[in-house]
Amino acid sequence: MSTATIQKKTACNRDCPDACGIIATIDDGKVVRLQGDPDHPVTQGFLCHRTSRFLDRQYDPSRITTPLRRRGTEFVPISWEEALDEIAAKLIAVRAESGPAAIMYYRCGGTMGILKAVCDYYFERFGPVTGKSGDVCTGAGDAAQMEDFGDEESHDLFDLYNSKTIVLWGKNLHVSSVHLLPIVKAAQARGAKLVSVDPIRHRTADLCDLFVQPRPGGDSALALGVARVFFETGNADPNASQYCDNFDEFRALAHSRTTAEWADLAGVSLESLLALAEAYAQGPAALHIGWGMQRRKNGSATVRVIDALAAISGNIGIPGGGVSYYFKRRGAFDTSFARRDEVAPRLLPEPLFGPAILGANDPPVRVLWITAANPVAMLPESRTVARAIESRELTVVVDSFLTDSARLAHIVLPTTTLLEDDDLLGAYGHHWLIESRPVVQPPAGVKSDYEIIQELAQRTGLAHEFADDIDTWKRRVLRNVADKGASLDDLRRGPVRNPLAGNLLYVDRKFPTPTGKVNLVRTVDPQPTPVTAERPLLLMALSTADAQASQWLASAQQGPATAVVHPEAAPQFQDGGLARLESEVGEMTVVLRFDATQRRDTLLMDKGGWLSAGRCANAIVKAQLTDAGGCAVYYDTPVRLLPVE
Ligand SMILES: Nc1nc2c(c(=O)[nH]1)N[C@H]1C(S)=C(S)[C@@H](COP(=O)(O)OP(=O)(O)OC[C@H]3O[C@@H](n4cnc5c(=O)[nH]c(N)nc54)[C@H](O)[C@@H]3O)O[C@H]1N2
Ligand SMILES: Nc1nc2c(c(=O)[nH]1)N[C@H]1C(S)=C(S)[C@@H](COP(=O)(O)OP(=O)(O)OC[C@H]3O[C@@H](n4cnc5c(=O)[nH]c(N)nc54)[C@H](O)[C@@H]3O)O[C@H]1N2
Ligand code: SF4
Ligand SMILES: [Mo]
Repeated sequence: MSTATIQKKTACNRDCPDACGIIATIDDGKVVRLQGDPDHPVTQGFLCHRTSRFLDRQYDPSRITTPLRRRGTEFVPISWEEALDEIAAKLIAVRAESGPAAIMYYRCGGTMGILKAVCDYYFERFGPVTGKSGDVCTGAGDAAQMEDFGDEESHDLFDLYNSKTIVLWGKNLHVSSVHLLPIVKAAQARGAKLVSVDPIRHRTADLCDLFVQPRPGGDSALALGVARVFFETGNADPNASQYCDNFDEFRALAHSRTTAEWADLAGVSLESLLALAEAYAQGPAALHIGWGMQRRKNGSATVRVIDALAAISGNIGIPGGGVSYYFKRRGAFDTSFARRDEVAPRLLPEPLFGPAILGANDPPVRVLWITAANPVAMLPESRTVARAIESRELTVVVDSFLTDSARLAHIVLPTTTLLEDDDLLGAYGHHWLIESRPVVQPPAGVKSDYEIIQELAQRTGLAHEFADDIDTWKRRVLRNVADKGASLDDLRRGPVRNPLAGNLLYVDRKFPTPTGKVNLVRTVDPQPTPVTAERPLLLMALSTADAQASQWLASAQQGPATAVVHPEAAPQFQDGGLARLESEVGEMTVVLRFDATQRRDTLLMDKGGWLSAGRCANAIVKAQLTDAGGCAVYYDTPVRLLPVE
């Protein structure tokens, strides 16, 4: 290392369960290397593919470093003064003329930093303004776990070492939870059996002792079949009725079809269902429910059936058991300064972003502020989202790049990246908390989200409320844990396990539900999404190891997107050939890749393709809400392949 070479620690703030510790090597003011922190118990010294290569993005020449204003069809650079003066004047005028509900604030998963809540809070204090309801990421499963257990938390990750069986129900470790890989491998080495249930065959299946490949959305049927086997073979917990409400109703539900009928409905062989039941009966058995499966019409009910299976099998409240969906990443932080949805004058459903904004009256949405989000690429019916964004009187996008959404804005404000971030993070895949610190200064002309808010506050009469520096806000949100070993000073020394999180949940089999018992699901529509003879494939645009959502380099967005199908699902096409992919909503051109390990009713694509590059699967995904929790139905759109004209 030269004398100018230093190393600094920070945290990865991306929308990912892992919230890794990062070691950045900086040479003459430039970051030259990113590594995982070996001292972080979950990061274990390595980063994922996408963040290992983040420097390509950090130093991408297309990064924006000055505010931009649309003039006709062009963007022209403007000063921060001009940009913020114009925005502030418009915000004040619209609030006076139409009320604050005519302003909408939208933030998604650009960063998981907890202090982004302070930026949300600015719009609460200025308004409160229109916000979003639901959650396109986890909403349906969140609602399910709250309904069933009265809370949503997970066993400590390392409790998996106590499991005899680990079921990854719809969870793609190699892509979306890479730091779970060493842990499940170590558990396997200690004798645990690993099971994957997924309609798509991913690399994760190769790691598993058992792989079950149901029809997409066939999971309720599969879980009910397994529950029936448990009841019939006496593997259900004989005491379950003491801590579960609706026990008889759930048993009747499981018995409403034969095991063979459940297998058939789930799209698996009877042997496959029985093998899953046998594996899960080898307890203690931990269930890790992935986030993908609940992004379906019956997504919330599906998670509820799996929760019920975990409960009646006696796996709740025991070491090595549990049903993990989410770790309460905000659990340690006190953000009670904001009242959020409670005071919002109006909430528009996130999955219906495009149609809801276009249809909003009383008042119409006149100003739209988008931050840490690329809704055109990431929300269903992208073209409707695009129309909604470009047709406002003023749309502001805060980002580091001219994304599909930023391109349609009136003003774009350049902001910091994860290497310039100053925030606190809790993970949603484990219990560690970590601080992010800037390892380099942002380029001149770039401001952090908080600086932008502070400058806006100065122009809108709220300066005194947003005068505190970041460390003061950090201390404020840490006040519940500061005396328990998680003060800012503690975090500055390294990651700290959330002192409020236990190792196990519900050991006393008491639940924070109204009755104190598990609320077993009573009725469910177990029917998987029907494909039709006309449109025989379900479009599943899923996370890929190569990118975080739509955060690709432009060089990776050239040519048509790839669609993976079983060769028999596309008999009139060639592997490597072009096809038109069509849904009820629209069509796009794709390059086909054949994979005989996939089902014949799925079509797999990457999520996050750009609309401007013709690669956006969400352009043909229908905007719909899940059965509960306001999640988006991303993977239930029937599609067909047509020849290219
Ligand atoms: N590399 C990379 N990592 C990411 C992201 C990314 O874009 N790229 N995105 C991040 C985000 S936003 C989130 S929310 C998290 C989670 O990101 P997700 O991509 O939601 O992660 P998974 O929980 O693995 O859920 C996807 C899995 O669910 C499966 N699945 C889909 N439908 C069904 C079904 O009907 N039944 C069953 N059993 N399985 C089904 C898919 O085949 C896939 O294996 O990860 C994050 N991690
Ligand atoms: N078809 C399909 N669509 C999906 C999914 C799917 O599985 N399939 N997954 C869904 C899920 S789980 C999620 S969570 C959403 C994700 O949807 P989004 O969160 O909208 O996804 P990103 O493309 O990551 O967009 C985030 C933007 O924030 C910017 N950004 C990064 N850091 C900062 C920062 O500090 N400040 C600001 N202001 N901006 C920043 C990035 O440059 C990026 O452009 O997508 C959903 N969409
Ligand atoms: S994206 Fe996730 S796995 Fe990758 S470095 Fe960040 S926190 Fe770790
Ligand atoms: Mo997500």
